[in-house]
Amino acid sequence: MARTAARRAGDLLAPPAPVRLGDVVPAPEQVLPDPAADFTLSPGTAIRVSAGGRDVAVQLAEWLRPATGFPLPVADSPAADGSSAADGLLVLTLSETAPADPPSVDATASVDAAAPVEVAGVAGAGGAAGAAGAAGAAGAAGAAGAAGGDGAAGAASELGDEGYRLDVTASGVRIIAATAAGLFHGAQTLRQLLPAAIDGTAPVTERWAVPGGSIVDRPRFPYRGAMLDVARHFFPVEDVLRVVDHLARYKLNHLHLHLTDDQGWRIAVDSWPRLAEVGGATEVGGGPGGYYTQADYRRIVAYAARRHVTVVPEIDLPGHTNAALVAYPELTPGKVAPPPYTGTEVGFSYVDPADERTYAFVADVVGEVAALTPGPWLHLGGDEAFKVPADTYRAFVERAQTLVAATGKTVVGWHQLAPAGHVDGRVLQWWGTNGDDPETAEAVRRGARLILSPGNRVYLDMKYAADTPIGHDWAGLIDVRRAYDWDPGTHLTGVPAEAVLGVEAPLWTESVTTLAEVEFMLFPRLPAVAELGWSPRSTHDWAGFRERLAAHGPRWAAAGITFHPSPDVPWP
Ligand code: TNX
Repeated sequence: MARTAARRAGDLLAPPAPVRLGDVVPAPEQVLPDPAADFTLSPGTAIRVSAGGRDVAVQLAEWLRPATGFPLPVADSPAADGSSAADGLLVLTLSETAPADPPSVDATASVDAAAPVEVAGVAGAGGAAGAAGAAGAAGAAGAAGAAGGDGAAGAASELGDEGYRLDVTASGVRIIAATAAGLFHGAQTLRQLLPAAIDGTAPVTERWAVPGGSIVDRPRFPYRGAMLDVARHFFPVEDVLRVVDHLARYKLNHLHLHLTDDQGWRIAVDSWPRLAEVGGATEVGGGPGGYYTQADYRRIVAYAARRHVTVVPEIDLPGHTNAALVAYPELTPGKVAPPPYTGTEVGFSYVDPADERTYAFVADVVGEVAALTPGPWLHLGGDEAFKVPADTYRAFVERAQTLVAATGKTVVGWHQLAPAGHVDGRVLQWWGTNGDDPETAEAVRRGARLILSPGNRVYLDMKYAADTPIGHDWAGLIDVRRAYDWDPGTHLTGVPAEAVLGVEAPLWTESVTTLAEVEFMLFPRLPAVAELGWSPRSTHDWAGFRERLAAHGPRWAAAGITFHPSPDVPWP
């Protein structure tokens, strides 16, 4: 006790932590800074973790060791009671009864209250609204406490499947959550609270200060994702793993892999081996292409799962299938193999909807892909089958949906699936560019849920500006402000917020050929989309976001991540 007091007094003389508690992307739901309670990592800092959270603790140590050079040993904690952190510890506690209730409101907690914003409070039984906090020019997401203190009941369910609570005191850091996913998101927040140099790969001398106070946080939407098109250009496993790391940093929890298209088939299917062997041997521009063996795919899935990212495999049907048709001419309407395709047109190919063999092909492929995929989703594509008449298309989709459902997976598809009949749980991914789409709204009335990927907001293959060296502009130019300034909850006319499962940013790769180019298109827009998916609407604030985002430039630089130095953002 005395030692803690002495440490506190000492820390009061030290400069404040360089990162402020609210300077997190995506913005946390509630932030309550306590500038007197900064904690500083030292060579003696250790990590304690309760049962079930060990793998998160191991990953946290892996993130923090390279730049600090500290050993950061991970040990099991005997108690999972959520008691406060002991001296010099980072404590991760997995607790069924994780208390979500925020610390009591402290009038001194607001920092730089230049532009107060309302921040949602913990929605407790009494529906306590958050007290307004600070979102100053330097971008604190806002501090908020439960007004009246009677609202937040503190039940585990309040932190939900992915929420966490993080407390920083002068003596240590505690993260508490009801699930490993929640702990993982909390650990990512802690990582962002350390100085930017933490993202470096070699030890540096730095004061590893963490700002004092408490965060209570949980996502707005359950589905937050990005798509990587590995069909137009093939990306090796290592590149995909690095993209998973990028998603996980920003609390995105789904990676949609666009595995098949006209230019290449990228997943080995044992029952139809030529799909990958022949169909995988091309890509846009005539390069060698490639494909994932089933072992490769399992490796991606497992790597993602460890980071609480679910892989959503897409087999695009009935169009976008030239590579499959080259491999198996029997699937074409004319039963003659087309030439391999390495251009960038869309809409010319389709599998023969009149041949029963096609449905055997679909059943075999979705059966094998489903068996390799632990996540609940299987994406059927369905876009741009321009050559298939509407009735035929609808009938094909209905059969294909049934075949997917028979694998036990939930059907996901581009919003072109809308006119087809509903199957249980079906999810449509909307990629239009105007928010008025009666056909999709009608499918929602019939039970579909929506993932929002508006082309003119979150298509990461769109150029930032006219002079961006790669990318398209058919859906407009999208710099980070445009990617950020919209609301997934109200975007589509006639679609209630409850039907929105979440948001996803697709990266099509007709013009994207290397990992560096992938990163250039992802950063800084991906964090903007992540914030739309995670943060309560009440935190939405471009002025604050651009400041918080700016502080990530040095982090990306330290981590060797290529990014577009958007003029929208005041990079340091
Ligand atoms: C449309 S969006 C497509 C893709 C292209 C993309 C290029 C969608 C479902 N289909 O096939 O790659 O535009 O921006």
